[in-house]
Amino acid sequence: MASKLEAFTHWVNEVAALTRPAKIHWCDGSDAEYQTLVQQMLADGTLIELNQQTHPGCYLHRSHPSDVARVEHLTFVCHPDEQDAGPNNHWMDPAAAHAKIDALFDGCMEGRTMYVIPYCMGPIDSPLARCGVEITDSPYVVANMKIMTRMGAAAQARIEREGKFIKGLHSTGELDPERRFIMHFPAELSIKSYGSGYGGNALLGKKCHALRIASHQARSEGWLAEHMLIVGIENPQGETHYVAAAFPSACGKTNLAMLIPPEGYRQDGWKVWTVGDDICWMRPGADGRLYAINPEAGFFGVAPGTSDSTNPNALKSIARDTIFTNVAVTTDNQPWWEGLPGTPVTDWQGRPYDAANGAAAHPNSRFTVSAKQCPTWSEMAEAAQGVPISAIVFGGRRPSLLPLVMEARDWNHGVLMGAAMGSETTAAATGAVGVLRRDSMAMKPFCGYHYGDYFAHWLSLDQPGAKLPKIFHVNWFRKGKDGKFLWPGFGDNLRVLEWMINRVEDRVDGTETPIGILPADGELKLDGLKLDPAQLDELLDVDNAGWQNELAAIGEYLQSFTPRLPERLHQEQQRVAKALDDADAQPRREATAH
Ligand code: OXD
Ligand code: MN
Repeated sequence: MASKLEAFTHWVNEVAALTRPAKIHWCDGSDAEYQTLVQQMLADGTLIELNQQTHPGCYLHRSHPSDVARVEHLTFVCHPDEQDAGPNNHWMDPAAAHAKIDALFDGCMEGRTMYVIPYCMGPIDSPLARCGVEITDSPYVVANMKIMTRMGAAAQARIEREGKFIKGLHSTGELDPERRFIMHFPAELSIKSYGSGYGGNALLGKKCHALRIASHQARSEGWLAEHMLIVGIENPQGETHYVAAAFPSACGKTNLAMLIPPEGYRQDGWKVWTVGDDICWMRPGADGRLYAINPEAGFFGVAPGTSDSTNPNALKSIARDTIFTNVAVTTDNQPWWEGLPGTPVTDWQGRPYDAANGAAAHPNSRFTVSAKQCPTWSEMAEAAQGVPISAIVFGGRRPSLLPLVMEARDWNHGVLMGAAMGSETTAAATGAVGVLRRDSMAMKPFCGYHYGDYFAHWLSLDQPGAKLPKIFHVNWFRKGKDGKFLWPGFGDNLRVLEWMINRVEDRVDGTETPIGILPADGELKLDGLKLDPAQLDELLDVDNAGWQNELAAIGEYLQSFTPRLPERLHQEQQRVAKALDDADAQPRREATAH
């Protein structure tokens, strides 16, 4: 029988035979290797040096203008049985998918270097972590993987010890949108990606491994792989509660993960600790609580909108040793995007800036930076056992109806809240922006199997002995009649997190409504905030008729997952719908009595 290492080298040789590179480079993950790659990319124009006085170690990459976001319509989950992919995924038969994409890989690395990247998702010694190997012909991908994962020798040693790893094959190919596919083979623990060099399409450890493949593995192994940030909230008594929160792409996960407490809170001694900004792997511990790790080691954050007023911690993190992708630059060669002071002279495509061409930075332009550069980075991000999660939060961009915050009355209700999540689309994926789409648990683009089975898996965590976190839903994006946001958001979101923690600690009672538990009068701490009482009323208003329509729409959406929709979830939707109908009947009865 082949040794564990032989199985690894056998696969690398097979890939080399197919792609026929001029050279093979086994990445060791060292800083020297990173510097050599940077020099090579500066020499061939893949990277452009930014102002080294203001931004030491920072570089700009301009992607192909047709390759600027994840391509959900070209992303496939190839289960042997189509039914297992569910209506939430594009499916292709595995044999047909291999044949299609292998034809593209055939000889695609001729004259190029093939890089072999062993990486570990999660702290290298964590039992929750998982390893993978990405083979790519893109040095830009290698440099990003060095920042985003624990990459190189230590990961290789773990792979040699365990013998199990996710196989990821990537080539930028010709960057032709007609020859672009992102294929996942969950049963084979493998990924093949061709024709894109961008973010989630190309850095295979991120969405492909840590969400699509991992969510499938997690189901069979009894854990969760989620599109969630992880943040620690430390109160003045020095107690820290960890919160995991799922929002769709570009809805402020990075901002919440790096939140700066409002002035009064800071004076009182509140602190916020960043564990992760995008992905969370959670597993029940021996004490029944859920323990979470951030499988990533860096942030691949959306640049536009990141500023001193929205996220000063992110801005501090990216002042050095950062790769910027598709941002604009200023006269003195500093990175620039909408929301920053100063003026752009060159846009994201390298053209002289002209407002007639649209935004100077691409709306999905990004920064790649090590998490350790974040001023609020938590040392617990390296804890092998992960951090215990006190609360799970779901949320999206909902200009109306959804209150600022509501708590699920129990786990079933919380799973319904997550399943029902909706949000206006953003620029993180190609397609129309600003359209309401259901995005259960913010996993629509990332759940590697049938959503019906996924909901059932979530429900199955509620077992005897489980001490599950409370579940909440938030909406920072509700607008008033004037079209303006009602809630200031950003640092002030801590006020909402504090209320959640008070609920977890049973310090406040909240008020029961048909849609969940909302803050009772006076429970949200608002000192130091200029918020009109009418604004607060609107933020916490429950519009019964609007909610009845919403529940009907949720019911219809859930039905799209039959026959795999868990009956328990259907019953939960019916329960809430009935509670709304009962509440509706109540005032009318009173009215007739008068
Ligand atoms: C991301 C995304 O890059 O969700 O995190 O698109
Ligand atoms: Mn994301």
